[in-house]
Amino acid sequence: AAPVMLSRFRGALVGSVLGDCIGGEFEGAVDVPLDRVLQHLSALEDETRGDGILQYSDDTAMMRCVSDSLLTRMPFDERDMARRFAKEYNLAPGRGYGSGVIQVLRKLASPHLKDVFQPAQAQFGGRGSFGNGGAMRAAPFALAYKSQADVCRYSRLGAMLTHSCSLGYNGAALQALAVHLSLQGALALPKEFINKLISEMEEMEKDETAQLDAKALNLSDFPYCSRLHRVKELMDRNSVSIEEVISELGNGIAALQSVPTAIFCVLHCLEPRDGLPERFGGLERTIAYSLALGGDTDTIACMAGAIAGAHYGIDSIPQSWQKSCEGVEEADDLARRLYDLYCLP
Ligand code: 8NA
Ligand code: MG
Ligand code: MG
Repeated sequence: AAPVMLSRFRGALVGSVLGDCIGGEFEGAVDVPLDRVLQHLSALEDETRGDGILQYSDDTAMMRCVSDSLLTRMPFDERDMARRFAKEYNLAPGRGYGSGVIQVLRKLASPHLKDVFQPAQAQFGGRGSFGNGGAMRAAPFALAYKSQADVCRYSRLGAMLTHSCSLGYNGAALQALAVHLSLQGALALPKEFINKLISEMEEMEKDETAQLDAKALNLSDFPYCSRLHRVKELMDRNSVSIEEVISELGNGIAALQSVPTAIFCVLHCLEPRDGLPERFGGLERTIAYSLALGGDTDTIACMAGAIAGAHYGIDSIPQSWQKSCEGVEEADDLARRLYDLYCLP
């Protein structure tokens, strides 16, 4: 079983980097015709393409910080992780960070800071960010811990360094949990996969803070659970339009409008789909489909790519795609090292 699990680990982190790099092309676009997505993807296969490799953004930059911190400071060291985020931002501030999170990253750089969770708590009038920035970097938590409880606990804490609103950190836990289940092969039974996510989120959203945040933002109680129920309904349908997916699940920069969407992309693309080339495997379909939704395409494809990569494994990822993206080798190396750590008794 070891080689299969290693392949899944590598698939998860490489899949996430590919989603970020390939999805960057369409970030923020309202309408992305499938033709344009397929054109963008076939250009990756063209060795003579002149425009160089696709750069990664904040999603991958922060995922690398999380991985490095977990590799050196297991089980979890919030100060170390915070320092790595701040240092990375300082070295490469132009990676497309959210406009709010930049303030947190600047404060985290201060050597006098006592409580590393405080800058995130000061965001948005004390409400904290509900952006998907915690979720986009959550995959390594699924590679670092064996137990589901640890995956949830630490992915939430890791997200809280920048996202103190429960919608932000619970979205990160949902993403980490989806990668965790996918690594275990749970996508072989899609219905059970989504049911497990729903029951875990029910526990998380029972929490008083989660209930208060949902109210304050005018959302239904159990906002993630209700989105996941919509994912389940869409899964049962024979045909679903892009417009319906966007209106039911969203494609925005809020975690609530993008994590369930990424999960849907993976589930929807477990089978061949009209409009996507027959030669595409499941991971290629998942990335292509994520881009066609428009909106926060790099982050949705990054999250879907991590879940799909954990399911299909590294061998499902075309070499030409891997060669076209910045940071693939480093992600592969981080995945191998997390795997070695995971295998220690
Ligand atoms: P963030 O924490 O700054 O949140 C992103 C945005 O969400 C904020 O700038 C606000 O507009 C809004 N927001 C979040 N919480 C609240 C709140 N409580 N009240 C009102 N508004 C709120 O950044 P992040 O780390 O969550 O990043 C999210 C996305 O932004 C990612 O997709 C990332 O890639 C980035 N992004 C970058 C660009 C770009 O310029 N390249 C474009 C879109 C998104
Ligand atoms: Mg980004
Ligand atoms: Mg983004």
